[in-house]
Amino acid sequence: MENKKFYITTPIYYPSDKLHIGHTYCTVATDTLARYHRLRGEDVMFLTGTDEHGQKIEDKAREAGVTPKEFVDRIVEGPGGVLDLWKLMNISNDRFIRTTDDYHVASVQRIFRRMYDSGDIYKGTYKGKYCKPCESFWTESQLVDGKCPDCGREVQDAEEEAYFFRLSKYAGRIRDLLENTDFLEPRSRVNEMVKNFIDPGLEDLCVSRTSFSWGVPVDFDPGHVVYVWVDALTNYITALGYENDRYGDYGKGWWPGVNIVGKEIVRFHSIIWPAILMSLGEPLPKKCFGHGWLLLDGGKMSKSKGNVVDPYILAEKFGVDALRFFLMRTFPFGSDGNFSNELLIQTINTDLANDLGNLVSRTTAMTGKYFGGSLPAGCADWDGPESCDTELREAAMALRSAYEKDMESFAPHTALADVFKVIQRANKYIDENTPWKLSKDMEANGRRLARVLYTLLETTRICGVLLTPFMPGSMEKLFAQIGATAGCRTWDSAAQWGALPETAAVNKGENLFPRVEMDKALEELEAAAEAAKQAAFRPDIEIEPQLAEKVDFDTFCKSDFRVVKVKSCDAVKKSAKLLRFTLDDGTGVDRQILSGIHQWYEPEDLVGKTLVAIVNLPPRKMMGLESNGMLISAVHTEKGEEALHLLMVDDAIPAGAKLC
Ligand code: ME8
Repeated sequence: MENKKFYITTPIYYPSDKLHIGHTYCTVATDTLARYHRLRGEDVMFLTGTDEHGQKIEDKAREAGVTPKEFVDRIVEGPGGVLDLWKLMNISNDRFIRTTDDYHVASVQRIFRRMYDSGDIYKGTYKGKYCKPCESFWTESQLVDGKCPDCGREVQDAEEEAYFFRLSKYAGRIRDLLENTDFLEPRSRVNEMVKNFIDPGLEDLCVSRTSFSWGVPVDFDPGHVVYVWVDALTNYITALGYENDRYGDYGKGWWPGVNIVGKEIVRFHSIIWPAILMSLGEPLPKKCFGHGWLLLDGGKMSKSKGNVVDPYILAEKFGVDALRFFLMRTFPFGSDGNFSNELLIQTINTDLANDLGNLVSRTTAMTGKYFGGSLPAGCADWDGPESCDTELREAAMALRSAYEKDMESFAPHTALADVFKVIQRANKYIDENTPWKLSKDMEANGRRLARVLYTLLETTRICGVLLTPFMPGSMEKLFAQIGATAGCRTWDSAAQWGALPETAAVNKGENLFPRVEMDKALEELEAAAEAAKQAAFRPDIEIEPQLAEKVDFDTFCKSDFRVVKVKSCDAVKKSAKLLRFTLDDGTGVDRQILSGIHQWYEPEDLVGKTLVAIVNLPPRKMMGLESNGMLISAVHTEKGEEALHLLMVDDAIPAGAKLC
């Protein structure tokens, strides 16, 4: 029988700045769910990616002096970028889509055309308000105090010829989807959507722009680019192969999938996205889950507020799994939560160091000390059961089904709470049985001691299996310590008492979750955040400081700067650097200048250019050739490398014109 297929996605991130802990939260949560479904033995496709078009990116690239593609490449693929962060966080995505990928661009064009051909997209005039940072159009009635209802920032008047999507046509079906199915969760978000968007009347949506060009071009109407949200939302199906031949996975049982999104983009995912799919006649997503935000001091994190929390710093300091765990354990998935370093450290100390860490280290240490690392065969049923054995065993056996219910209802925080109840019960069981006292008389109590330790190892194993989606790396280590081989790390084995062989090789390894000293760690975090801030301020471009020493005007006037035209240019033989220029300097006699700029320019690209040279330097010989003057360049350092630009002036200036 074919395995069940499960397709799950994160939002695709805007690579306009480095990602922060809020983005990490969303991706870790989705990764945890994906890993949970894999643990169950399902075939999982987990998609994440980046949403790279739009005016915001175009503006940022311009500010940075690079092309939009260069700009996004740096943030997606560069050091410390999106791909690096997901690798660090042990994100197990099967596919990564960039909306600038050729296949996606072509698919979006086909989708747009199909909707146009079917009459669902038509041409009209857009009049309204536009929020640039959110890339969202709003009607007057949707504004809050005249400002963008999402981010509270100023909006701009906008009027232009544009294409519209007949969203209004789908209002009834969308209302039905929201109100009468469990498509959107948590259910509180349904009321929000209906009250704010459906009840006031769903208007047609402007789906093209002409005021900027960094987007997917509408192929049948040059000058228009596809609205970035149409481009972005369709990634969930183009990444499977919808309207492209890069992948052949569309129609193979993956779609419809589950879209996990942050609360502020639920509107796009629960109204516009299903309407696009309705228009295309494709199945609607199985689920849209809108998670809450991580807040800082009660407010949203944002680069502009300068209060973003850097996941790199936290992962480096506390370990990736501790950070993953904290995010999933502390904040109910559908609600907002207040992030703080104190809370993070407290959670690590209480749950990981005290509860789980202690259980594992005490159990493995005692198995080593009293039984040389391997319990006797048959010990699972010796001397008992006492009521505490039965209680712990039943709690461990009941865990998987409670956990499953929690995970299926998108409540990973509750699943963890359930696991930790069992871990706490197991620690209590140690105190109830005082193995160190039993060990004093092994002849009388050795059998009981073995049974107690087996009960603990088995409970630890079951909890370990269920914690794997949350902390995959650490659970590998835990399994190695308790001697759990592949067969007893499975989903099935999490509901089977006795899967761990009694004689399994147990060895106390490194401490899985060391305690964190609060004050010291807080201080170090602050220092690291400050250092990161300073580094972020270090300009990419460095220029030489200006000279303090003054020159008098007469000295300055002695330098003769002239406009020159390049008649020919070639590389000097046996020199890696030198170019030889033959220049028209307006005198009627060719001037030869040598310049060490081959690293930056190819000679053929310079022929015909109008440059500036100082012409009254004494002649100088280089590689046996005479140079009469020097071409003027602008120099600076870019990311530690020297950059040079020849000073090129308007071609209308005649050769020989004097600069003064
Ligand atoms: O919205 N807490 O991209 P994005 C929790 N490109 N989640 C947070 C958060 C926080 N403090 N800050 C951001 C976009 N997020 C679009 C998506 S999908 C077709 C296009 C979440 O990079 C946010 O809620 O601005 C969103 O779900 C995700 O990060 C990406 O945000």
